Amino acid sequence: MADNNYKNALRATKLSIFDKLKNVFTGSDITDESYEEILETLILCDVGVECAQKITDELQKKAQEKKITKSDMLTGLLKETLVELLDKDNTKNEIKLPVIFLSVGVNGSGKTTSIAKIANKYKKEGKNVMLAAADTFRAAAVEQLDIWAKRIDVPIVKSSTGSDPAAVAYDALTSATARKSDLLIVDTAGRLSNKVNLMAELAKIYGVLEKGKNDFNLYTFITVDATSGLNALSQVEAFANSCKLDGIVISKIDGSSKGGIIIPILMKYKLPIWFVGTGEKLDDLNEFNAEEYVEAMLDD
Ligand SMILES: Nc1nc2c(ncn2[C@@H]2O[C@H](COP(=O)(O)OP(=O)(O)O)[C@@H](O)[C@H]2O)c(=O)[nH]1
Ligand SMILES: [Mg+2]
Repeated sequence: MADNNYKNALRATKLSIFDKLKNVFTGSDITDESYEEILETLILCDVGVECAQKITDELQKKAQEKKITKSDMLTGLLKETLVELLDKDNTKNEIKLPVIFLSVGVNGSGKTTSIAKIANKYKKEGKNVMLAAADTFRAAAVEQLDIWAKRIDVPIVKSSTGSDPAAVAYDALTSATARKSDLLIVDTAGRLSNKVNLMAELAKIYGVLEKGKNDFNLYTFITVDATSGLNALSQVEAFANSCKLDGIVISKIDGSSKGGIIIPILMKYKLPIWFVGTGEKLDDLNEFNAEEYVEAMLDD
């Protein structure tokens, strides 16, 4: 089940880092050191100094307000603080069909796999999904998406390797319009945001989609790999500076013992986290829910 996936996926984070908090939450009197240890633990699991400080300050404030003096009470309070902070920043965008999802991100971040998972989810809900293989850099990239398309049983628009990805996007949009698709997902080649020509190429793909979208709502989402730790943050930052991002997919949370990365991504960029990838299989996709996330990390 999806929920279990999520819990299992976050097990490494919980075991490696959050269990350390048990040493703090013993039931003894709360001291300044208790907060210092919480701060350090949060930093260790990739929450980042700034956000970890904000969380700890908020926690301390709450503890004082509620006159909590024993450290075992801090578990519940930390959960509450995290859920509040994350919910505040996870402003969900209402996804109204028909939509085009333009997928961006660096190489190997899990873009193609996440596209397949998202396509599968919507297909299972009875929607008409179409894929566009606009990662035309490598033959293997088109093949990879093609295999997923066959497995999920959705149509795919592709072209030969080296062809113009914007032209593929255009053809796919024409086809999705004709077929009255509910969802068109456009795969793109991985790129680094400091590569000017590649970012220009992305702008061109976006431009083609924006111009021809008619009734489609166009969203751009970035896929970042949880195992890349704080580097995921700089990726979001870099892409947000060069294209308009609407949402985030965090992949490979199962492979990371530092699943705390979700926290600064939300707190800093205030972009909604659409999905969290919990494995390599089609069903390994969870919608992000702050409460579930925090519980998965802090529960016994
Ligand atoms: N464990 C795990 N592996 C993933 C997940 N998402 C993607 N991967 C793997 O990461 C690798 C790169 O994924 P891919 O989708 O090709 O990345 P792209 O280059 O961004 O398109 C592949 O081996 C995927 O199977 C995930 O959520 N969990
Ligand atoms: Mg790919």
